[in-house]
Amino acid sequence: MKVHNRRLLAVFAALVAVSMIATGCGGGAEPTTPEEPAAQATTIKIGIGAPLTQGAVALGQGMKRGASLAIKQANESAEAKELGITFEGVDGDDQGDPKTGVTVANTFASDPNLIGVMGHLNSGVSIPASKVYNDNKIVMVSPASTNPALTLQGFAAVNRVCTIDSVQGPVGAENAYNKLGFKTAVVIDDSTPYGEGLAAEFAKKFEELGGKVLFTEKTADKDTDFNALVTKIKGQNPDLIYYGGIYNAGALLAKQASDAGIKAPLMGGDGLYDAEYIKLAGAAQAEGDFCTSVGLPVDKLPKGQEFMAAYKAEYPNDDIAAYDAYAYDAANIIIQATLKVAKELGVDKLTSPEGRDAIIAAVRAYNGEGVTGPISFDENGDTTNKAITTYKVVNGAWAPEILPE
Ligand code: ABU
Repeated sequence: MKVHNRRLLAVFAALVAVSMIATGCGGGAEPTTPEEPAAQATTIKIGIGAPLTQGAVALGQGMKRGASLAIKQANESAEAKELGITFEGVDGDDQGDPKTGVTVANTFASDPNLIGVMGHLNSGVSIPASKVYNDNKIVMVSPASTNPALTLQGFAAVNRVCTIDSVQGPVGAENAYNKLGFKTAVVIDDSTPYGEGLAAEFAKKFEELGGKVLFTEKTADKDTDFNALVTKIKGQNPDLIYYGGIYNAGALLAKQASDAGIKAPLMGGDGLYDAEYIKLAGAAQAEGDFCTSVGLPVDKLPKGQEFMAAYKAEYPNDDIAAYDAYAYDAANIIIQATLKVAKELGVDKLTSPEGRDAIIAAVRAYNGEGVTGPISFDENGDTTNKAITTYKVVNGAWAPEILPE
C-alpha cells in the first residue's frame, strides 16, 4: 500500500459505519495504559478481526478476550516497557460477513500504527480480507479460519494457528465410521467456504472408508427453518446427520431434527464447538451430538492451567470458548515478532515497510510453545500442529470423546 493510498483509505474509513473501538484489554473501551509508561512510548496497534455483534458472536467475543489478554500481559512485560512500546488492540467487527470483513481490513490498513491482525474467524471473511493485509504489509494470524484456500494464495503475511478442514473433515469421518460405528450419513452444509469445504472433506473420507452418504444438501448460514430438510432426513433414516456450518444454524437443525423424532445424532466441525450450540438446540435435543475441533482441550495442554487461571482472573464471568486460546497465541506471536524486530531494527522502524517486512518474516519463522501446544508455520503459513479432538454433548455440555492419537 502506497502512503497516498493509505491516506485515501483513512478518509474512507472515517465514513464507513463499522464499529472500530480501541480496546487495550479485558473487553473494555479504553486503550491499555501501562502502569509505568516509558518516557517516549510508541503505540503499536493489533487489529482484532472477528464477528462481535452478528454471526458467531460467542466465538468472536471469545477471540477478542483471548487477544486482549495477550495484549494486556505484553504491556505489563519488562521487555515492552524497556522498549517503550505500548500495544493496543483495535476491534474490527466483521459481523461474519465477507464484505464487512473487507471494509474492516481496509480500515485497519488506513491506520499507520497497525502492524498486525489477529483474525478473522470465518474463512469466508479471512480469505478476501487477507489480500488487503498482504497488500499492506500487515501480518495476519488467524486463530480459527480452517478453509485450506486461505493459505494457498502465496501470501507471505498470512498465517493461521488452527489446522485445516482437509485434516478436520477426514478425522471426523474416521471417528464417525471406525470408532463411533456410523455407517450411513446425510451430509449438509451451509454454503459458506468453511461449511462446504468441511462437509465435502467429511463425505469423501466417509465413503472411502465404506460409509454410505444417503444424500447431500445445501442450506444457507442464516437459515432458521429446516423442517422440509428434516422431513427428507427422516425418510432416509441415517445413522448420522453431518453438518458443515456454524453453531447458530446447526443448533436449529439439531433441534428441529430431534423434535421431529429423528434419533440420529448431528455431527459437525469446530464451528459447532460452543456452549451456545447446546443452549440454542436445547440440552435434551443436543445430547449425544458430536463435533470435531482443532487441537487438544486447553486443560490437557502444558500451558493450559496457567492460561485458564489468567483468563479467569481477567474474565471471571466468562467461560473459555473454542478459539480464545488460539486468539491468545495468535496475538502473542504478533507481539513476540514485533518485540524481536524492535530490538533488531529499532522501535522507530516498526511501522516502516522494512519493519513490516521484518515482522512478517519473524511471524513466519516463529517456533515456540503456545497455550495451544507447539507452534510453527509451514511454507504456506499453516500451523504444523494438526491435532483434532472429537467432542460429544454429555449431560448438557461438550466433553472430549476421542483425543488425537
Ligand atoms: N473454522 C470454524 C469456523 C470458521 C471458519 O473457518 O469459517
